[in-house]
Amino acid sequence: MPLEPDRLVAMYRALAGSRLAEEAITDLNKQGVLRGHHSGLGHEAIGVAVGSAVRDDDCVQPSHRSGMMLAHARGGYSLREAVLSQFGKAPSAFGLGEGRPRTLTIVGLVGTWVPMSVGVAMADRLKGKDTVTVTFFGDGAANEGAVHEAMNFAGARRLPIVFLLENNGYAVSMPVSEATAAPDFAARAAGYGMPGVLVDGHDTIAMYEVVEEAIDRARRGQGPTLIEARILRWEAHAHGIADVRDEEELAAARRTDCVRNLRESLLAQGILSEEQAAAIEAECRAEIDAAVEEGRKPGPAPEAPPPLTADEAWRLTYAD
Ligand SMILES: Cc1ncc(C[n+]2csc(CCOP(=O)(O)OP(=O)(O)O)c2C)c(N)n1
Ligand SMILES: [Mg+2]
Repeated sequence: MPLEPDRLVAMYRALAGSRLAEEAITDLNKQGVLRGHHSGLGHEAIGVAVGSAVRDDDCVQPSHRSGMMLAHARGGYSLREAVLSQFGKAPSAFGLGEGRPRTLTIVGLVGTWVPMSVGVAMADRLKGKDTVTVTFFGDGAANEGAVHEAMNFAGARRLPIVFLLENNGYAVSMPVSEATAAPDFAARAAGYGMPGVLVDGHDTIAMYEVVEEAIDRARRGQGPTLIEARILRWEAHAHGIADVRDEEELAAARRTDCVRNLRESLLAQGILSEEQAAAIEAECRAEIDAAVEEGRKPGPAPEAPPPLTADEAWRLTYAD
């Protein structure tokens, strides 16, 4: 079903805001104010598309790449919080607590969270829920044994899960061409008995459409889908790690721009005017600038909640 204009504008707001927040956080890392960030610059369309397609009671497990934009696009996670979380002054986008859309927290060992997501999808099925789980992982994780096992099991049981593979061409410094002789990850889906879809990860609307279809399919009880989103990351793997790509390859990556793509498309269709787009960007920028200023001040954020008790930490970790 074609997206309504107001949803497209909301998606642009989430996309542009995510880009501006990522830029601010990446810059603060480069300045040495913050330390340790896996920049999501260039990946924004994927998180925003999934965040716009899922329900609050669906479960999403982000990877280290797209968690912030995903949480923001789902709603209830502001750009202010996204920035303040980097200063330890707001909850992390990677494991949100009560009152937030359902999120399975990030896990340190790449790929190992994919079987956990399958477990959530299976638990939901056993409880008779109509919810869907979406699990994110990269091209590097895709070659981990746990990921193959997880996809095989989900296929066998026709579980309500979407496997969202962000193929950015590298696992830190390892290019896909050296990691596998079969670089078309979507084609692997046939081996797990599920559809595999290859999509341009810089195209927000195309992303949204394939994600929505995969979620509908899973919700109808027709089983999982593997989506391979091809993408180019703009920054090195993480702050403090040298990029193995030369200037030419980096410049080519930065010429692919999901925010510009959606902006130009909405302007051309008359869904957004230049003034509206500029106003949205200015509002996002003002929120981010204020959050950076607040983050840099010593001390906790004004409304910081008291630290969790051990009982609360237990309940928030293990309750469904
Ligand atoms: C099992 C395991 N091996 C190695 C690492 C170190 N590591 C962290 S992220 C990463 C690269 C992951 O690449 P990919 O899955 O393609 O995701 P991307 O970072 O490109 O989004 C590696 C090797 C880890 N965290 N866990
Ligand atoms: Mg990768």
